Amino acid sequence: MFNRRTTLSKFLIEQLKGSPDSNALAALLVDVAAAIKAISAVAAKGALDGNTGSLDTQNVQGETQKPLDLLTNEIILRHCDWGGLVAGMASEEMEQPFDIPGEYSRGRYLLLFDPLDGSANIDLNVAVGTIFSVLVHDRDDAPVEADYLQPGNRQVAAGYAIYGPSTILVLSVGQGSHGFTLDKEIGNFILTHPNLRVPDETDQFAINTSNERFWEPPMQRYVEECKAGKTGPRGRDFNMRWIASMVADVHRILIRGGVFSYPRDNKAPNKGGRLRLLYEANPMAMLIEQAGGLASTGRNRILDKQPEQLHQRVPVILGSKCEVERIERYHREFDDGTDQPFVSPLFNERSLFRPEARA
Ligand code: FBP
Repeated sequence: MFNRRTTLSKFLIEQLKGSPDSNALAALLVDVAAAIKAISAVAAKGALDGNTGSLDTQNVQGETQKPLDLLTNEIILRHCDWGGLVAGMASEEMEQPFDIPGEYSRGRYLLLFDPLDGSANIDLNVAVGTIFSVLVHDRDDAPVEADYLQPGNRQVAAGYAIYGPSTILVLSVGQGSHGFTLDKEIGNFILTHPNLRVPDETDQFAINTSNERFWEPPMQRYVEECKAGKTGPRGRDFNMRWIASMVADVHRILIRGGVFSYPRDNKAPNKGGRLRLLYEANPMAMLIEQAGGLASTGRNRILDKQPEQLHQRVPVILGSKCEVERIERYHREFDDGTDQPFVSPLFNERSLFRPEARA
């Protein structure tokens, strides 16, 4: 039962063999995995530890914080601040980056994370997750905020944990995306989903359709056509899913395909969508691309986007290649005015969004 099972540590040693500074990166990912085990245990306690409900505080996004948002943030900081592997950390739950305390040495990595993604679901006992991204800080002095503002194509590692019936860690160090299931009896992550692949084609889309009237016309066009199914231009029926935990929706796509969208909406046209670029969109984009999918803002590759602010948001459209390419084409046709056949029943104005606001 326990023979020939590849543990996370063994896998990382193999994957990173010969890479520069491979031991330090492997050690950092093992520290992150240890924090994820601790979060898995805390999340599994649910209301037993009084960690449900909401606080009367808000995070930098103006979102009401949950006790677990802060607790999971602390768990990651405490697992990773003392090992001499990171130069600094940034989190959805902290307005400013975290500086490594003076008593500890600094390493060369920047760790960025959303400690508890989908936290609105925690009281509902629906799967939530942790998302993380690793960048390089190649100076000896302490990082400042600008050092975190690197495009996603500079990530050296990215991953997420999904806390569901089982706890699964999916990560990439640039050689594919791979899944590990936590064996709680021995406290080890075991390789169970090697070389994940996103099918090019899909009949499943994930989006919060309650925002439909606020989307740009190309997004409306795409979803209208999916809903029309066999009776419309796609000529086949589609299925819709929306778990409202990005980790769970993306995990489904990595396991069976699909396209996930959280597009820009004109509820807050300057915000550029809901999801954060540095510690949600970028790590998920790396995992999806490493598994053969695409990750776009609708107009540009997410991983090429130059961040301007630590907590900036970005429209996210990711998953099966053919569907992401179609959505990008619809955006191009809208921008250059060649999408005439489709007139959204909800939009009379063609350019409801200021061009400069586009990602
Ligand atoms: P946080 O919980 O970290 O803020 O994540 C944002 C998120 O919960 C995503 O996980 C999810 O995809 C999205 O918001 C759901 O948004 P909505 O509630 O508007 O459907």
